[in-house]
Order: sequence, then C-alpha cells, then structure tokens
Amino acid sequence: TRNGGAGMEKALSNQEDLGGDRGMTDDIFDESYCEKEGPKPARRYVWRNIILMSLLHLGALYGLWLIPAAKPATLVWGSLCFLLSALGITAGAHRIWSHRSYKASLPLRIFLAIANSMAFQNDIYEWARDHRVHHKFSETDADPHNATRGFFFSHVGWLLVRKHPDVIEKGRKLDLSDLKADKVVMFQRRFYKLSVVVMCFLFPTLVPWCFWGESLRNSFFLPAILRYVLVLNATWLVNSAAHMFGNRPYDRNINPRENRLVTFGALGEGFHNYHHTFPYDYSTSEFGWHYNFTTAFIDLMCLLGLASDRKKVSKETILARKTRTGDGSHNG
Ligand code: ST9
Ligand code: ZN
Ligand code: ZN
Repeated sequence: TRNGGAGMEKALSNQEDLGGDRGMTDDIFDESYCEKEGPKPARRYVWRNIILMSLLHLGALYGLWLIPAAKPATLVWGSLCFLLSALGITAGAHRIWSHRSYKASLPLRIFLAIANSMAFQNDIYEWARDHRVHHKFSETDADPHNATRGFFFSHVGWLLVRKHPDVIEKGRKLDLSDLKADKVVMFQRRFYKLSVVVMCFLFPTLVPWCFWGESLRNSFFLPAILRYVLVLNATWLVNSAAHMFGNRPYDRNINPRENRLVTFGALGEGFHNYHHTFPYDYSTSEFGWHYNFTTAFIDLMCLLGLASDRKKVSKETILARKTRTGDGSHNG
C-alpha cells in the first residue's frame, strides 16, 4: 500500500500527540478504500460551467491588456483584494475549516468568511467537504480533483464535469458536524450568492470607481475579474502542479510535492508533500514564515488574541518521518 501501512499508523499517532483535540480525523488518508473494478463512468460535461469559465478567462486576458491604462492606486487595490480573498481560502477555508489546525475567534471567523466570499470558490462548507475527501481519498476516484487524471483535470477540468459518484458517496460519510455547528459557516452558506455578488464583484469594482475616479471598465476588469482569475489559478495550481512537480522530502510514496513556485503564488500552500503528510499542522510547512504569508497572518492574529491553539508537528517527528519515508532531498 501507498503509505506502507506504518505511514497511516504514524499519522494517526501524530494526531494523538496533538491531543486529538481537533475534533476530526476525516482529513487523514484512508488506505482501506479501493477503487471499484470495471469501466469508469462516462465523462459528463457541464456546458454552463465550460462557457462561464471560458468567458471569465477571456475577461481576465482583457484585464491584463488594460493594466497599462489603469491608475496605480487601482493596481494596489487589486493586489490588496488578491491578498484578502487568498486569505479567505488559505487561513479560512483551508487551515481552519478543512483541517481545524488552529482556532479562530468569532470576529476573525466573520472576517475570513467575508474574505472567502470574495474568493468565490464555493461556500466554506462545500469547499471544506470537498477538501476533506481530497485528503482522505487522495489520487483515487473519490478525490474530486484526482491528479492521476492529468494536469488539466486536477487544475480546472473537475469543475467542468459531473463528479465521479464515489466522491459523493464517500463525501456523504464524512463527519462534518463541526462545520454544521459553526454559525459563521452556515450563515455564509445561506447567503452565499448574495455575498459573492457583493464581495467578489461589486465591492472590488466600486472602491476604485468611487474613491479615485477610476473608469468603471478598469475597476471591473482589474480588481474584480483579473484578481478573481488569478486567485483561482493560484489555488488550482496546488491541485495540479503541486501534485506533479517537486520533491517529496517527507513521503516519497505519495504524489503531492514541495513546489516553490506554487508556494509563492498561494501564500504558503505549495509545501504540499508536507501538508499531505501532516494535514493538521497550522503552518502547512516546517519552515515557519519562509514563503508563508498565511502563517505570518495566523501568528499575528494569535498575537492580537484573535486566534489560538495552533497545531504544530514537532521537529523530532518530522525528522523521523523524513528518515523513514522521505526521498532524501532535504539531506545535508
Ligand atoms: C473552485 C474551488 O475553484 C477550488 C477548490 C480548490 C481546492 C484546493 C485545495 C488545495 C489546498 C489548499 C491551498 C489553497 C491555496 C489558495 C491560494 C490562494 C492564492 N461530499 O456539486 P454537485 C453532493 S470553485 C458529499 O452539483 P455534480 C451535493 O451536496 C469555482 N456530497 O455535483 C449534491 O447533493 P444534494 C467556482 C457531495 O452534479 C450532489 O452531490 N465554482 C460532494 O457532479 C450534487 O452535487 C464553480 O466553478 C462531496 N464531496 O456537479 C462551480 N460533492 O443534491 C463548481 C457533491 O443532495 N461546481 N456532493 O444537495 C459545480 O458546478 C458542480 O459542483 C460540478 C459537479 C459541475 C463541478
Ligand atoms: Zn492536495
Ligand atoms: Zn489541505
């Protein structure tokens, strides 16, 4: 088996080392799952998504073309919107809600849920549910963006076709009680469409138009459309590139890899071999703030008293794991 059996055992015992106090373990790889025999179900295209995604990307190309005509303040604002929406994914949907790797106070969760709507990547509940099945059944039919189906499928293709039935079947068995009990998550889910219209499109567009007289065209195509597409692709690269290109210092038996370029664009989320080996580590890396804006943000929130209980894997455990299952790329 992939983790060599002992891998799973070790992962679970690490979980216990952490006090088992995340209240969940459904993001730990499940070795017992076997893909069904026989022919795979036919691919069913979702034309609505194919058309909208294509138009969105054409809009982003037009945005790129408009950059020289934009006011500097608009570009700064677009970058700020990038950071905010990215944090809604990394510090929010990913590190709190998918993995429970740290605790956030109510004001911080509200802030991150608003930032998450700005990123428009499905509501937090759906994102975290899909992400937990991704970790638990990584690189199988039950993984929504199964990277063994190729770069394009794991990047964006999975959003353009119906899901493999095993994703839904296995996803329905996950324990999502922590998400259902989180009022912020459920509130965002209830008002998701409205929150996306306001946060992903209206707010980024109206600020430059109202406050420094930017044209409506530049205001819409840069901080709204281009910024949205950049955050989407930075996120998707974690599923595609970081499952294909890079070293595997922690576990050479799994596909996810350490990818410097992805890490940079994704605010610290490209240390993906580490992350799949130790999904409960709040930093998704052993190197602290190095290339990891999200970790710096969470540490700042702790300093301000808005977050707590950061789960961290000990250096000894990391070293032991590297020695046992790593590819040797961190030696020396
Ligand atoms: C987007 C998401 O972009 C990106 C996520 C990326 C994840 C990255 C992770 C990497 C690590 C973190 C790094 C972060 C880095 C960030 C860097 C930032 C700079 N379990 O879905 P339906 C049920 S979204 C259980 O329609 P279809 C479901 O509840 C972009 N149940 O399936 C429903 O049941 P019911 C914008 C599940 O028909 C039924 O099944 N959004 C599960 O196959 C049908 O559900 C889009 O583009 C599950 N896992 O359609 C739209 N899944 O009827 C995307 C489903 O009872 N979505 N169910 O309610 C869609 O249009 C559709 O989902 C579909 C599949 C066409 C893809
Ligand atoms: Zn992954
Ligand atoms: Zn994860």
